[in-house]
Amino acid sequence: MRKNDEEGVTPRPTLVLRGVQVFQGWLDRTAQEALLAEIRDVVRAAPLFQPVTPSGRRMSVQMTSAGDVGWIADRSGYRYADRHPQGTLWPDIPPTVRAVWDAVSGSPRAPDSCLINLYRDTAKMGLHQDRDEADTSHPVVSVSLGDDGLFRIGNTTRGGPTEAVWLKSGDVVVMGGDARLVYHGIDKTRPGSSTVLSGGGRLNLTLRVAT
Ligand code: MD6
Ligand code: FE
Repeated sequence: MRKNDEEGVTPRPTLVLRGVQVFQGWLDRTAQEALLAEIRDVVRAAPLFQPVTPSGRRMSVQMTSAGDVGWIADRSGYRYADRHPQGTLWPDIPPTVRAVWDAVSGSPRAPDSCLINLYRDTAKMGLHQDRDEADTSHPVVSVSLGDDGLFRIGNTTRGGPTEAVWLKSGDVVVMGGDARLVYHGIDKTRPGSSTVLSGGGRLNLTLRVAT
């Protein structure tokens, strides 16, 4: 299912942009479909929702989580919560998703959270830092599925020059080390660029050690 699939060998990214590692084409179509089948089960148990940020704006991205904790936003802030907004526990992180972490993270810790983001139509995600985790020395690993997304990477402080790369279905990103706290976001997607998601759109999974 993966390239360079040797135990204990940390594979080489195809692109490093501002310290962010990109493994382009990491998952082939078959592996992408296997992952999607598992994500569909997660979404059935923990439905996607559209969070409202503390500033009162509804995010354009739909989200849910798997794992011990899930990332949520509401009027009182951003945080990891041990339950879905509807009150149920989050489903377990699917094994094939976990396998991606094991292959590329270089981390001995297991992820305890997998955030699932769905971008439909004009959904996007503004530049942000991932810093709600208790210990940001652990990397964040992301998997892109479906439509292409323009991933923008800036600096560890707001402002300054940025660079962007189109993430395609099957690409995996590792944000760790000096790049762990860089600002990043999704400018836009290319609706209709992939047939992997039956309903269209772009799915991004982010795996983290959150607690
Ligand atoms: C996305 N990704 O690709 C949004 N965060 O839809 C992220 O926000 C992200 O890809 C941390 C590490 C990798 C990521
Ligand atoms: Fe992020």
